[in-house]
Parts: sequence; structure tokens; C-alpha cells
Amino acid sequence: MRANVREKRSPGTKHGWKGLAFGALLLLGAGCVNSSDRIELLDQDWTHLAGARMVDDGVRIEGLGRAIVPTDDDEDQTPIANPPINLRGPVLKVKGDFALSARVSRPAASKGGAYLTIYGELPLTQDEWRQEGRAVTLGLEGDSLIVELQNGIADPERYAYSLPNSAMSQGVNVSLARIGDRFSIQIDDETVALINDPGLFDSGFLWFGASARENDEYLLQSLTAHPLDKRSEVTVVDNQMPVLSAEEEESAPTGPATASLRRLAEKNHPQLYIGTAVATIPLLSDQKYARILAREFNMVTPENAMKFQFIHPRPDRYAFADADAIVDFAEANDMAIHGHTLAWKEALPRWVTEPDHSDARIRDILAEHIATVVGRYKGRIQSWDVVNEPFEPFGAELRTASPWYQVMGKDYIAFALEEAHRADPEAKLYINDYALEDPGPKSDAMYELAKSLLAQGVPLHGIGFQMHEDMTDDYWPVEASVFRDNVQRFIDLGLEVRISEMDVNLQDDDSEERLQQQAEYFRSILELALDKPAFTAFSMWGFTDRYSSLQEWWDADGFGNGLIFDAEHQPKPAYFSLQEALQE
Ligand code: 9MR
Repeated sequence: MRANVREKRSPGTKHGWKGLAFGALLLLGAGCVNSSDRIELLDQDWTHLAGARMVDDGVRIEGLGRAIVPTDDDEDQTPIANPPINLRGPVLKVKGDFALSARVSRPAASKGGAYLTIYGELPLTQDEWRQEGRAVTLGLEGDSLIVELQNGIADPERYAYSLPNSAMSQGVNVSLARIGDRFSIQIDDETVALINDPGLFDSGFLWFGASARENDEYLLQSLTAHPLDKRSEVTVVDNQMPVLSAEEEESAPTGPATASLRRLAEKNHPQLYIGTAVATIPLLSDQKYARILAREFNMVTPENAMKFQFIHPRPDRYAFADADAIVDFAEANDMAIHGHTLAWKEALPRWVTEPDHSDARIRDILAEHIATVVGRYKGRIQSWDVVNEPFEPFGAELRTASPWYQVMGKDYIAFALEEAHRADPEAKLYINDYALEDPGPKSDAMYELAKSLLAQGVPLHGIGFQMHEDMTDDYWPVEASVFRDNVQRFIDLGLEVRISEMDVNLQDDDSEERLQQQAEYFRSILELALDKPAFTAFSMWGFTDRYSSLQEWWDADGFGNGLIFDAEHQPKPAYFSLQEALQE
């Protein structure tokens, strides 16, 4: 088990990329369209942008108020906006000087914000742990145009300009041109500002996000792009969902075996899925990430995209785009999906935690949420972490802080399992927690809980052992043999078990010796899972240090180093040790 509960970086900690060529990683589909003309971007696909609706006269953007709400008691609890990004929509490749022009109108009564964000580098939206990217945001707030420059490191630079009186309901044209190393900002063809560009679009690729303030909306009537001179180029990139080809399947790193982890498992140990957590932004923007994922794994767990505040940001609004992208990708690449997570104390939106809901309403919220999310993916998601981390970090007591516990007491667990079962009777339902692998009070409490749920006939099928481990001079993870003895009693109850979120964090020690020890440890746990047919999955919390929620992702020698590929997507000794174990 982890020595300390994960150390969270303060939200909004921002750092720039270091030595990593992001542009080269983009998903370049087959059909690039070259054009020196003005491109209307609203002709492209905006259906996957959460809160957006394509209408006759443009794209209507509705404010979902999606925000990351830190739950750690020590942290500033101010929500950090997590505005939707059109990851599956148009991506632009740009060279030289170019202009983007948006025509925007708002309902007359609107005083709220209408925002368009143009990203040169995408943020890493990790629920509570967000790392900013590089972007320009254009916003209409009241009678002002706001321009925000986010360089990934510092707080954004913010500028405000007055809008003409007519700019409310009739609409206003706002343009951003990159000319040399400056941005020129225009309102209705009048230049209002020249601002130095700190290289925000140096990657050469642009993504778009659009959002409105919560409960507000606006109409994006047009969004065009064009090059400003003959040497410049603006091209729409076809951002396709990658599907692994037969040759790519053959390109697994050659170590003790020549096949990928998933192929070895499918051939030699078909009872066990080889899984990983997956994050949507790298999935849709980093081709290498997506291809390693499809090649090496046959199960994915959405790291954050199905958490409550992501997928259900307002009482009557769901935001399925990111979760759908993962499900589509998994199906296209013949991978199973493990859903994560339905009843947890964390990742709740403000509308659930803040108001004084009646007890009946809290029950309804949870039941409706589970019915909708599980129902949407019925028959497509094989198993779910229905209840996540019900126990205190290192104790035998149930966590009491969630609205679910506050209203239903410990019965919320059975309630959530019953609702999930009703929504998809075929899905396998799990309780998932950390620090369970050692025998001890927490593990004993989980055992007693599982036993009593089964005795009551509650549809519980398995237990997820997260296995977030630390390996440092001061702390060593639990021996596989100790875990083996402890897990048997759960298996004896007739339950399935899975390794659900394994990582072995080395902090900043990535010496050869430590990497070997990490490899041996990963192998020892996989061998244990291979040995007992009750294990259904060996799943890690990501596969590349580059996007690990623990990694200083701006730094290739970063902090966590806990996964089996390094921050440059190169296999580490741990990868080869898993290959070896699967081959035997
Ligand atoms: O990796 C996840 C990180 O990006 C989120 O900010 C955080 C809070 O939602 O959750 C992390 O994932 C956790 C998982 O959902 C439950 N078990 C512990 C995981 C790692 O801390």
C-alpha cells in the first residue's frame, strides 16, 4: 500500500513543456485538406463538444458550469473551470501568419460569459489535478471583450476591451490574428490591441473549446480561419480515432517475447485482462499514446471521464463526449471496458454537495445517475467500480463524508449495487479500494462488508485491489506472498478479484537498480494474478509516465516514475518483466 495518501499538487500548478515535441504527436488522419482560402470551422463536427448543439444558424453553446472542485481538506476549495474541448472536432494545422474570426451573439438578457478557447497545447485535465496547456481565450463578459493568454506556467495574462453598444444580441465579430510574434485583436474589424505572443501556438496545431457561464448560453454563428500571406498555411486535420493495423500489432517492443502484452495474455492466459487507466486528452491528441494503448492492452478504465462531476455536471445535463470517445476507441480496438466510478465521496459536482437536498432527493440523485450512466453503456461496459473507496484511507471505518453515506449510512453501498444491477444485469459489479493488499483492519473490514453483502443477496461480484505502491529507500511495497495469503479469503467467498490501479512509484529515483526492483515487483504481482483464476484483470493506473497523474509531466525525469513506459513512451524494465511473465 502507499506510504502516504497521494500527495496532490496544488490545483492550477502550471509548468511548461520541456524538450518534448508535442506537435509531432498529433493524430494525423489520412485526409488533410490544403487550403489557402477561408475555412469555415462550423462546417466540421461539433457534436462531440459537451454543451454544444448544432443548429441552423450556427452552434449553440450552453454553460455546463463544469469545474474541478478540490475535495482535499487542506486545499483551497475554489472550483477551477474545466471547460469542454472539442477533441473530436476540427483541429487546425497552422504555419506562419493566420487569422481566426468568430461571430458571436448572445440572448439580449445575457450578462454572462461566452468563451472561445484556442489551444496550442492541450491541458491535462486530471479531475482535481489539472495542468494547464497553452491557449488564448476570447471571452465576452458584460460589455467587455476579455483576452486571456495562458502559457502553461504562470497565471494567465488577462486584458479587457470595451465592446461597441450594438455587440449584444445582434452579434459581434471578434478576430485574433497571429502576425509574427504578436497577436492582433480586432472587434468588428477595428484593431483594439497588439499583444506579444509568448509562442502559444508554436506546436503548429490548434484545438478549440467553447463554453458559456453556467446557466447562460450563446450562439457561435461562424468561426473561420485563413492564412494572411502566401507563405502561410491553414489546414484542417482529420482527427480520426486510431484503430491499430496488423503491422502495428507486430511492432511491440522485443524483449523476452516478441508479442505485445495483450497478445501474450490472449494466447496464454485468456482469463486475465491486461488493463490500464486511460485519459481522453492524450487518447485524442497523442498518436503514440493511442497506438501503444491499443497494441498492449485489452481492457481500459476511464481515469476521470466517467466520474460524477465530469459526466453529470448539472442536475439535468450529462456530458458524455469524453466517456463516449473512450468507449468508441475501446470497441474499435476490441478492448473490454471497466467503468469507474459511480458512488464515491470525491469528484462530485457542486450541485450535489452544496445545496441542502432532502434525504429522498439524495437517493433519487444517486439512483438516477447510476441508471443513466450504466444504462447508456449497457452491454458495452463489462464491469464497474460501483463503489469506490468506501473506507477511510488506512482504517476500518467507512468514510462518512459523502452525501450518500450522510443520508443512507452504510446502506448506500447495497443501494448503489442494486441500482447498477438493475441498469445492467449482465455487468460485473465491484467495490474498489486501496491499502487492502496487506492483512489488517482495513482489509478485514472490506472482507466483513463483502461477506455481509453477499449474505443479504446484494449483487456484488468482485473486489478491486488498487495497489498504488511506493518503492523508496524509506518504504517498500507489500510482498506478493503476503498479498497472496490475504486475497484468498475474498476468493473463498466466491468473489472475483482484480488488480485495479497498480503503479509503483519511485519518486525521483529512476536509477537502473531501482527500475529493476520495480520490474521484479510488477512481475511478482502479475504472477500472483496469473496463478489464481479468480483474478479477472491486472490493470495499471496508466501506462506511460508522461501522463501519469503523479508525474511531473513537464519533466522527463519527473516525480512518480511509477508506470511501465517512461515519459518518452519508451518501455522500461517493468514492461519486459510483464512480457516475460505472460510468455511463461
Ligand atoms: O488519477 C486520478 C486523478 O487524475 C484525479 O485527479 C483524482 C481525483 O479524481 O483521481 C485519480 O484517480 C484515483 C482513482 O479515481 C481512485 N483511486 C485512486 C486514483 C489515483 O489517485
